[in-house]
Amino acid sequence: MKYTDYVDLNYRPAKSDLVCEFYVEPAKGVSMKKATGAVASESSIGTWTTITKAPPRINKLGARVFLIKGNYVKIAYPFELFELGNMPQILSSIAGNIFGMKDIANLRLEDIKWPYQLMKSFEGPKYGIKGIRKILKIPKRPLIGTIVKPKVGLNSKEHAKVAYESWIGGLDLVKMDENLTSLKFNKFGKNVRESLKMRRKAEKETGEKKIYVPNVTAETTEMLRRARLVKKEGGRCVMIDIITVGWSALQTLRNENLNLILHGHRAGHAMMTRNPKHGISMLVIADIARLIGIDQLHIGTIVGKMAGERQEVTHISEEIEKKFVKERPVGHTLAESWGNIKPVFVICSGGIHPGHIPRIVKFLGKDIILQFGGGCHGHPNGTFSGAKAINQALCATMQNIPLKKCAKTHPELKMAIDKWGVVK
Ligand code: CAP
Ligand code: MG
Repeated sequence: MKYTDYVDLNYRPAKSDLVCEFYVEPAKGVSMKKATGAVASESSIGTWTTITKAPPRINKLGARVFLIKGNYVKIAYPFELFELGNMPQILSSIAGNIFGMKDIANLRLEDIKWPYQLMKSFEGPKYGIKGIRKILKIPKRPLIGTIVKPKVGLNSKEHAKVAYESWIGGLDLVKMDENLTSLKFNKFGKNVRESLKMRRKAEKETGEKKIYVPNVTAETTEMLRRARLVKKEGGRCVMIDIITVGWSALQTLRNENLNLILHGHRAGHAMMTRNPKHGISMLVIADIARLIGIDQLHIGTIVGKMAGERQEVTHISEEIEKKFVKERPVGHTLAESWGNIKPVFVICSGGIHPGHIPRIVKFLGKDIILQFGGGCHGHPNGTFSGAKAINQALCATMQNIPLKKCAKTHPELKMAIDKWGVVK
């Protein structure tokens, strides 16, 4: 088949097809038809030339470009092209060689509609929003958490002390930063034991359930060993950096079924998601992580230190928090099937402080985790006061009280606002 044979604008995708939406910019002198056909060909059964004696039945497995609207294109893939439960294989096909083809100037995978048969071959989140709320006994409000800072450098006892002050200051969740795994001055095992000891102490003193999130990102066997250790020591959650470990490792961790909440950090995602014309959307990455089984996932914020399109963040939050979870419109290809895949908590993090809370909650709703590193430990009076200020800002937001008014009677919040302001 020639490239242009993969374009069939009369084709209507079958329910079992996997459908990708791409942004496509052909290379100079290449027609849109040829460029999109090249994408469909290389990502399914084809190559740069025709294969002389290929059995004709194989043509049926070819992907079909069935919609071209400006630079946006939809391609349908027969379900048989994919191996059940094998995310790397699926992505080697639909998100593989095509990004480097000469006929293409730019290509971005914007969205994937997953057929039910393929979706059900993945575990999905073990806990999701409901499960995590149940563990913490927090039915409605956003969760609040912190990343221990400095990122690295503290020893395990110092680290655990920062965690303890954060919990008793009112935070629900404390996590290790992505750069910290098991370093000379802060070994993983000792870190977990010390921090969990402090978690138990904080739980006793506050009467609340708390979560510690050790970072198990490592080579796969070591990652599993560390996750098992967390379980054995009484932990409830682990963090994994989904891009740097790769989808395969994430699948391995999920399939191990350790009954741990999986917290997904996404360091490096912007290598692929930041260019609006080339790469992959954060929405697709979030869907993949969710299918595999992440319970909570970083999505960034539009207000913090990281670059992020307002549209991208809302899009993700709309998709995950509204459509996929509750009110997915009838008739949508994945309407029924996402029902089996539990909704995930989105984590708003990266350069945020108490003064951001009302705006983020207004924008993204309550099924979010608000996570503050510098915005907690950078408080003029340190971690304990920083955690209190975050708690006070959230309480005020939940009661629709302006932060500046609340600050009049809450000195920790006042100091935070004096340092960072309130973001409208
Ligand atoms: C936040 C954070 C996260 C970022 C990553 C950090 O710290 O722990 O890694 O949130 O970005 O080290 O930067 P701060 P994203 O609160 O001190 O900024 O969540 O967008 O993936
Ligand atoms: Mg970090």
